[in-house]
Amino acid sequence: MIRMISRAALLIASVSASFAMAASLNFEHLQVRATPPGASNSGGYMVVENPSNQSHALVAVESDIAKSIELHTHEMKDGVMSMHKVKDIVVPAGGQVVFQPGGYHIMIMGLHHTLKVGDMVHFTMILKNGEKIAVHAPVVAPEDIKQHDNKMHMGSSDSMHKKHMKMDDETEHH
Ligand SMILES: [Cu+2]
Repeated sequence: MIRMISRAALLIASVSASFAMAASLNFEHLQVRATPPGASNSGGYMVVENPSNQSHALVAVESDIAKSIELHTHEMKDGVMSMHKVKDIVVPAGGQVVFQPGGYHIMIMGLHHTLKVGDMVHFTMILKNGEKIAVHAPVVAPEDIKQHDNKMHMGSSDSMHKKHMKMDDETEHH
């Protein structure tokens, strides 16, 4: 599903790229989660698209809204969901990577002030090739954070495998 969407996006992007020097990665659907007063952490979500014909990596995100910002992912380990830092996010040529709750996110730690719905957060996206891309993201209520698909990133082969296991179990019981 994601692959089909990205092919369509690539077609559109390649047309516009021929007119102007485009950034190597496009940052779409940016959202930052609003925080209750006194909260120190928040999360940023987006869809990163790569309209170019080579892979590009996002290596850091900068902003003056917080002490530190990291690229994070969620991982199920021993039945427990935990999050950890990733050193880069590689977006394949013509592909996209979705940042959404339960998966990749921009981890915002040590907020300098509360993030209110309607605020605008400015980020600088740092690419591995040294490119810096300025973007801004609206602050939205937690319930308005978009879930782009209900499967975990890279989870499709896993869930297919599980379906197989289930089928095997059922045949055994017969
Ligand atoms: Cu995190």
